[in-house]
Amino acid sequence: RNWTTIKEFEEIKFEYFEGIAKITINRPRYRNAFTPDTIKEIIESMVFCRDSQDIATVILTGEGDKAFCSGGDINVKQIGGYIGKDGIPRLNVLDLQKMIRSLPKPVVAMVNGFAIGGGHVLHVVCDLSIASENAIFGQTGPKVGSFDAGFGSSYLARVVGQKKAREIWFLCKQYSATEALELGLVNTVVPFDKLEDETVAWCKQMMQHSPLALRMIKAGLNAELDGQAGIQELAGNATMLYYMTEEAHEGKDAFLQKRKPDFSKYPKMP
Ligand code: 1HA
Repeated sequence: RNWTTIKEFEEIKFEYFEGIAKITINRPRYRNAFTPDTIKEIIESMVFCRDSQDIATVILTGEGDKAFCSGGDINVKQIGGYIGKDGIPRLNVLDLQKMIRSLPKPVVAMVNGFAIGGGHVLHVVCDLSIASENAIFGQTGPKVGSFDAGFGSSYLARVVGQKKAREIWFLCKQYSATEALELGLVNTVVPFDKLEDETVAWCKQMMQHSPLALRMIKAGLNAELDGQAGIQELAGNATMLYYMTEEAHEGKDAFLQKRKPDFSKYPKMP
């Protein structure tokens, strides 16, 4: 498969192939732990994916065969957050979590090894998770002095149920790919050498379907869980569709032509 580089970054790879963008955390030396700069680069890539007419699905993965992502880079954990080049302590992975959930295109986690701590939460918030047989899952927060009581807890509980979510966080155990599959934490498990083929196949299948339908389903599934922010997302999609109608254009045209709008001719669907 011939991935072409969309943009060069320092801590990630950002590539493209036939409608699919692939974002790879490229810090295998640290089991693909992220710094605030890694997250900044992923966020910039996600903005590009959102805007691009050529990109229909996004894959998030980690470099190598050891780790998807091992969470925040503990080497740069300081008082109040993780420190990047600008020296400011940040928890900017939280921004990325929200972004993955509200990106109006499917985001697929291709879990190629350890998905641990904040790295585990990243796969949890993706729309789908495709795992290789060597993948290992778990939270470590209470063991290493951290916790994610946001999506990392409440959304995890929506995925695996309250008892399991509490077990995952309170005991900080590691789970095999098979166990993750049984928990409903991942969609499928394949041998490592089939991981990318399988993930691309899932993306291609989604890409045969209506992007707008997928977008509305994602917004609807989010809306149920995300309160006002979720309704805003769904409502924004409704406004976008409304702007595509003649009826909405009549309002705009009447204003610009300084006349009364005439909405009488538009259908009132039952
Ligand atoms: O909880 C949050 C947040 C919550 C709210 C808001 C924002 C948050 C942001 C982040 C996080 C967190 O992510 S907290 C959780 C942080 N991560 C961890 O606790 C995982 C730490 N790593 C491990 O448990 C293990 O390394 C591993 C299970 C992923 C892999 O084990 P393995 O295969 O035995 O490898 P290991 O020898 O441990 O690691 C290889 C190298 O990678 C080591 O370096 P070396 O001894 O060769 O110099 C190791 O230190 C390094 N490494 C691994 N993970 C990290 C790391 N270095 C920095 N940060 C890491 N997370």
